[in-house]
Amino acid sequence: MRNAWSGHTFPHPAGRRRWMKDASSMDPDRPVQYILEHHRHLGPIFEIVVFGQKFVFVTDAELAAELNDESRFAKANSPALDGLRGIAGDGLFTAYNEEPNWQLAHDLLVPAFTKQAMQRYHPVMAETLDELFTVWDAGTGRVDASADMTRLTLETIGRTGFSQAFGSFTTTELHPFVEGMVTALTIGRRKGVIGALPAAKLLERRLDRQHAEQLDYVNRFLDDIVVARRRAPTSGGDDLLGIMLDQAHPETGARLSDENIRYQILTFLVAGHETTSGALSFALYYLVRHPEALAKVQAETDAILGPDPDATPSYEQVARFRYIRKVLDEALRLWPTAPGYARTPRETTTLGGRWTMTPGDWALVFLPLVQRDPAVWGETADAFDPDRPRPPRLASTAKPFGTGERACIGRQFAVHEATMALARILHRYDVTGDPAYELRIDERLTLMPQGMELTLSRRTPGLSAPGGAAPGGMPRPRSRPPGHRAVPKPSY
Ligand code: MNH
Repeated sequence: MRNAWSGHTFPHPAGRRRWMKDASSMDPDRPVQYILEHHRHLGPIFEIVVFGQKFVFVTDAELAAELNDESRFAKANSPALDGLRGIAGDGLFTAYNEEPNWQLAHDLLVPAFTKQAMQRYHPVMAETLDELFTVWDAGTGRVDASADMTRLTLETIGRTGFSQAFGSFTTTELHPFVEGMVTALTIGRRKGVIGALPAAKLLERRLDRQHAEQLDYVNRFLDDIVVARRRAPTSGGDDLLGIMLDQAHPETGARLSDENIRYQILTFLVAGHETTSGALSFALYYLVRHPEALAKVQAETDAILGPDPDATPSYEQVARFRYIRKVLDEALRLWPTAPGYARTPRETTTLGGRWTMTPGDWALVFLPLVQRDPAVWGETADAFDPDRPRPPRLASTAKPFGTGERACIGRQFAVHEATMALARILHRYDVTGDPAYELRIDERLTLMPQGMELTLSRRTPGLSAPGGAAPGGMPRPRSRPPGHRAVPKPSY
């Protein structure tokens, strides 16, 4: 058995079978939601065993706080992460702690997320958002929120990090890279599940063969990004790609190999957009359901951005959207779009004063429950309330960006991008949802609301009432505010 915990058995779902173990007590297509629906009561620590692999889940804040202690524990690669090694190799996210390329890439890329770097990305983020608005203004006013947030965030990380556009706003088609990437991720997830089976290697090779064409396309696409930059090295010299291609480690002089750079590009394109897109979508989901919160958001945008719906915040202004930041934090508390991370002890230790944990054993900090622990968040833990007081106890267990030295490197990037996007969207539009919509969540590696249609109408900042409808297009403000642009033809 993998992850054996010295043979200890934790509480587990009822109906465990001799051979199949807990296979019928999980849903491989929606594992997180299945746990929330059926296994919540098994906490604060429980196990699910499938295919010779034990998964241990920690669901309360007290145990999570212990696992977050960097002096005793470190990141572990869960089977889900290891399943991605085929495409992401020793890239930052999937590298093992002791692999030299982790420290090397970390040291080289931390400067790509400093304040100065973020100031360089800011205008690109703002411009990308403007392109989304151009499309929205020309459209019907009905949008698929998650699809459009995904367009926005993919385009943003592609352009800021790699000077690579994906044409997300000029065509309805998904860029073939996106499809290839999703296939690669799906294969990775399946590999993660079958990893402990005797026939795993065979099954893995078959999966790769079945999807060889798409996987080849993804690799060629990534290599082309590198080739194009080497040919024209002047564009974006200090973005992620420029740093990876040009810079040597200041102390050791070491450089990233071409293979590792390919892994990093894929890692950043994937890690840098799905989670942020999900966070934006969940925030919008809650805002259309909480008119009082939405009104506060809009009041804040009006106070900071003023009456011009085209006003773009400066870099410094983004940090002033304090209430929007709370909305984002609260959405990520309830639906952490990266729903967990795994921790392993540095030396043999006892977890919770009871369970022996040996190096190699690991537990998942299962964020959707840890961040709703009533012991920390009270009886209203499941409710959306951006104004809830920061709990005095164990507040640091709300960690949607992970913990320790392997925590998210893109946190500031994500928060800056998402805060500005929410501010500008809600400053510019009145947004309503379908009251009948019930939250459906798509689970890939990340959590993402699915099929959530929103209706947008142009808004006159300063007034909270929606603007009047204009015939044949989406509703527009009655008076054209200064700086309002001509509306181009729909492009998708
Ligand atoms: Mn991100 C690691 C969540 C946005 C790039 N990210 C992590 C981890 C979590 C996480 C959790 C730790 C995983 C683990 O311990 O196994 N990340 C998020 C969330 C958002 C997010 C919830 C948005 C919201 N992440 C981003 C963005 C980028 C990015 C944006 C890039 C621009 N994240 C990474 C990388 C890592 C990471 C790279 C791996 C860091 C490391 O191990 O050194």
